[in-house]
Amino acid sequence: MPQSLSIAARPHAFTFHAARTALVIIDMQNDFCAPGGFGERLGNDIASTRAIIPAIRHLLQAAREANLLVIHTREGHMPDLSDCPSSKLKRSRLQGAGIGDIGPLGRVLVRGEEGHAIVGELQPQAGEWIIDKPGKGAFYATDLDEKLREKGIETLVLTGVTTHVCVHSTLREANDRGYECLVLEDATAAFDAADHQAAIRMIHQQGGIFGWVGDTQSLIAALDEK
Ligand code: TIU
Repeated sequence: MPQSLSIAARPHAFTFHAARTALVIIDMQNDFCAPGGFGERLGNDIASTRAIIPAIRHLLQAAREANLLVIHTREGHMPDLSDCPSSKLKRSRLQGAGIGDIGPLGRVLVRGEEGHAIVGELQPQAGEWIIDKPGKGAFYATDLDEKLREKGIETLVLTGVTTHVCVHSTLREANDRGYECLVLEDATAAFDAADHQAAIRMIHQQGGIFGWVGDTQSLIAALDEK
C-alpha cells in the first residue's frame, strides 16, 4: 500500500495517497488574471485572482518535488467559436466582454490567444497535463475523466479561479464521478470575496458535502515529509 498522508482540513482531517492524487490548477490564464482579459472586461477587479499566484507557485514546486501529477486547465473556445454555446456568447456580449471579440490580449477567451495563455509564473512543465475546456467544468467535453482513471487517480486537489464558477463546476463534476476533492482556500479566488467565502462554505458544510477545504501550507508540509 502506498504511504497515506493526512492534513488538518474542514470538516475533518483529509487523508490521501500521493500516487493517486493530482494537483489541478484551474484557469490561471491571462483572461482571468491579467489586465484587459475576459475577467476584467466582465467588470471585475483582478487583484484577487492575481493574489493567489504566489501560493499556487509554491504548491506547484512542492507537488513537482513530490512527483504528484499536475494538471493545468484553460477555459477557451475554438477560433470559429463552434464550441461556444450561443447562450454563453450572447451573455458575454451583453456584458461587454464578447467571446471572440478583439481585446488587448487578442481575441477574448479564444484558444491560442494571449488571453488564453497560462500566467508566466505558473507555466506548465513537460509531462504535466493541459486540459483545454470549452465549459466551466473541466470534465465537460474533455477526456479528463478517462485519463484520470487510466492513471489510477482517485483524489483531486483543486486550486485556481474562480472559486464559485470554474472551480465549483469542476468540483461538482468530480464529485458525481466519484473523486475525493480537497479545495485550497488560499489558492483559489473569486473576483468578489463574498463569492469566494460562500463557495468555500458550500464545500465543507453538511459534513463535507462536496469534500474538504484546506490550505497550501498544510499540504506543502505533508508533501515535504513524504
Ligand atoms: N466569470 C467567472 O467568474 N469565471 C469564469 O467565467 N470562468 C472561470 O471561473 N474560469
